[in-house]
Amino acid sequence: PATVPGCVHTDWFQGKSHTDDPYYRFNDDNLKWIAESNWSYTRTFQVDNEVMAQREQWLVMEGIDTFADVILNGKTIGRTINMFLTYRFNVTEILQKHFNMLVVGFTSAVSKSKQCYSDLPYTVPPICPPDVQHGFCHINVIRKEQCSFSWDWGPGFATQGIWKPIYLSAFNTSTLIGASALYNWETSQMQFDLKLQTSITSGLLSGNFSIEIKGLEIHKIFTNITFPKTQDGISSLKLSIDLKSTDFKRWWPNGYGPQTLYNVSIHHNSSTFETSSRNFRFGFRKVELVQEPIPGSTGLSFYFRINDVPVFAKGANWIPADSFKSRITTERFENLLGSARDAHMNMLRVWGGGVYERQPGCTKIADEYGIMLWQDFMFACAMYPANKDFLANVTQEVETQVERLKHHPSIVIWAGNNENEAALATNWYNTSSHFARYKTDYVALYADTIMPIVQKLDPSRPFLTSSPTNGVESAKEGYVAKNPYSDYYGDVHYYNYNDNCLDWTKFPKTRFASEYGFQSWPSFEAIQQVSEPQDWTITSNWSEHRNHHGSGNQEMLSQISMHFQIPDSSNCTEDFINTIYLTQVVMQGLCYKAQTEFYRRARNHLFKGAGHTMGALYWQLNDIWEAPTWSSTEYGGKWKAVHYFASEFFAPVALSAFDNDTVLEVYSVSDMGGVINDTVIVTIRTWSGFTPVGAFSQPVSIPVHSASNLFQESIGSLLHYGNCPYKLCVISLIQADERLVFPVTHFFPVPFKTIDGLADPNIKSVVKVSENEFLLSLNADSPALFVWLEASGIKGRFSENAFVMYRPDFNITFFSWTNDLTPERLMAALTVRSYNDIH
Ligand code: BMA
Repeated sequence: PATVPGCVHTDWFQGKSHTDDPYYRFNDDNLKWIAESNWSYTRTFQVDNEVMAQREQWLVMEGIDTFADVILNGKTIGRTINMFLTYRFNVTEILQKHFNMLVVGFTSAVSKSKQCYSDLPYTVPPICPPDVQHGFCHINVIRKEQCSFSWDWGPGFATQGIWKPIYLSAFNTSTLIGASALYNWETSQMQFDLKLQTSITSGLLSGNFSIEIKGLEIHKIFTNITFPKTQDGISSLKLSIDLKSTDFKRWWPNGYGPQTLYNVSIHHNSSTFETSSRNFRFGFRKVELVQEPIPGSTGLSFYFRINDVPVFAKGANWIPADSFKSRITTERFENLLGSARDAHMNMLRVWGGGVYERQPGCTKIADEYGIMLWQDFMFACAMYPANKDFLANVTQEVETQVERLKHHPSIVIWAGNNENEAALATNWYNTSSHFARYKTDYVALYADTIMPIVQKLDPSRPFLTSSPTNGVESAKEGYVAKNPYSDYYGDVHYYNYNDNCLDWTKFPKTRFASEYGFQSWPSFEAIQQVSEPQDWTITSNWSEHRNHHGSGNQEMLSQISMHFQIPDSSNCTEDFINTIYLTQVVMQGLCYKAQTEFYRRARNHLFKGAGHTMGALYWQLNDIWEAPTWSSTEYGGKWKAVHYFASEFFAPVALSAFDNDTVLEVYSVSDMGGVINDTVIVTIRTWSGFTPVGAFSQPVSIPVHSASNLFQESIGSLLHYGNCPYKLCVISLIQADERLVFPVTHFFPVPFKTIDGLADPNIKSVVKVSENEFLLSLNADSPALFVWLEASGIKGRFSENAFVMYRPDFNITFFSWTNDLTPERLMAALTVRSYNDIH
């Protein structure tokens, strides 16, 4: 038995026990045989009279993963070779009323890629992923989700299946099979791109259309429109409507205004009066990627201007939310994008090693939530072939995807690939001895094939060949810049696992940070689902197996040991749980906070011509399975500590306090359109009591859309003022206005591991329900560092977490993601931990 849409792994697992779950323990290795085998889907079906009565019948397959022969009633009707294409096969002559047998016979993508690789005239590297990923080889020579052969955060299941809907489409003369729209801000024309399937044998190639835009009083009829005749019967048609005097509202990113969307309906009446229609929601927003000279710098700016407003991009990178795509329900998309929105993100980068996400799903929800999407084409971390067949295959893919996605206002940019310019420029895969050859292929694929298609089908958006890239400067250097990581142009990816992650002097002074990050472990709750007690140490075989980033676990421990004590008690499981906590709070939460704040502070700052940062997208928002990775939410949606930090460091207005050579500097960063005049209360506190030992008021004026140096004080004199020894103290910056526009910020004068005075806070909690919200009242005996609340087994999130309990009472809200939660269940599941317990 099989489920469609679905894949062989989930079908195989159906009805089996927990230990057979592909995500369980070492099953990514144990189940390799599934990917290495060839599988067939077979079914029989009957066809309604109504369908049979039409002149033509087509089998439509919206997504086949990946290599299959499609056989109907014993006849091969087609072959599929690209997971990202929609296939339409004419079955008019083969289809029968009473009995049909459809076979979709797959060939293993693992064996197919081997064969494709050996057919190439020269090596197209990388040949295989690193051993630590336990994956399969040669994914780059086939058009399938690149991370499905394994990645440094995910398993290689290399599955097969019918991953999107499959159905019959029948018509007499013509039927609408695609519709999209773009708005041209210069001409005020809204242009509609329509796609029709026409019956060549009918000879009738015309019809009527009506286009309606609800909320704008637009209802336009186009009569007797003739379609061009094509060999395959697919006709494209453009219609346009003048919106010069139409008063539409604009679509804005999260935090900048409402996400106004209009319902567009397009109806087609064929010349034999059959009707077909398409509906979608459309938003009006202007996007420009500004790359202009900056006074005082040799380089160019790099930022997004949306509806004429420069927008600092705040967000993360998106990876596929599951190895098995049919498991990603609309609710899961909503949950993940909702978590992005709740953390004040306005942009996600749909990273090029995954899939063009399904619809209605990711993109539609991004439209609704105001999350701008940086949409990569699906090429990542590799060289790619550029022979005729490969380019023809990619051409169809790019056309399909741009047509499918371009009406979504959330997409603000198309980008050719992930890191392939950098890989070539800096010789990741030993290509330097044949640099010219690989560069020719690179240019052929991204600059000469993908770019012109995008520019033709969608002139409304910017296109970049790669990320990171120097943008127009890379183009000038023939699309492969000498240093695609330049701080003077374009975007940058930055990873540094060796230095102290809180040392802001190390961070790149980039125009746009589109990737940066550190790993952490997911919650113990998540790990328990897929492991056994013998696995529960960070150095166990399983922990090593599960971390696909070589030496990742060691890197986390060494980063922790720079700041905290490594847990070392007689209770291994307790140590493991505490280590998980520390990887989340320090190795991720604090690291991302330090780096992201640096990027936000650099918005208006030039460092010898570098800087003027206008984007911070950390790596990565979500997880594909339960494993140690860079994600800020774990598989299942639960927020890791860093996601709570993100909801503060991405706040529309935030303070950032840092040590600049023994001086405490306090900056404001604001995405708000109005000046904020307020007062910051600077308090000096000790870890041994709640009463501040010193406090003063600092009036501040926070300018619009900018970063600004608010004030600075010598750290020594601040502590002296409170008569507070370094090791015992924390400086808190609290907004005087109780409405708390910006979150409380704490400055820690010494490394956490040398802090003195932390006592057992003895935190008690009570849960109450009020108007469907679960209110938690926490009470502590003494200040607590990084209080971590968990409600294992319960889906939802806290209003705040991983916080400093600087007052004896704290009120937190728990937002449940299900309807069946009771205060008793929440109370029973609640655990409270803090650094005080480990110190
Ligand atoms: C970048 C990404 C991904 C990778 C991540 C973490 O290279 O583009 O390929 O997963 O860093 O290593």
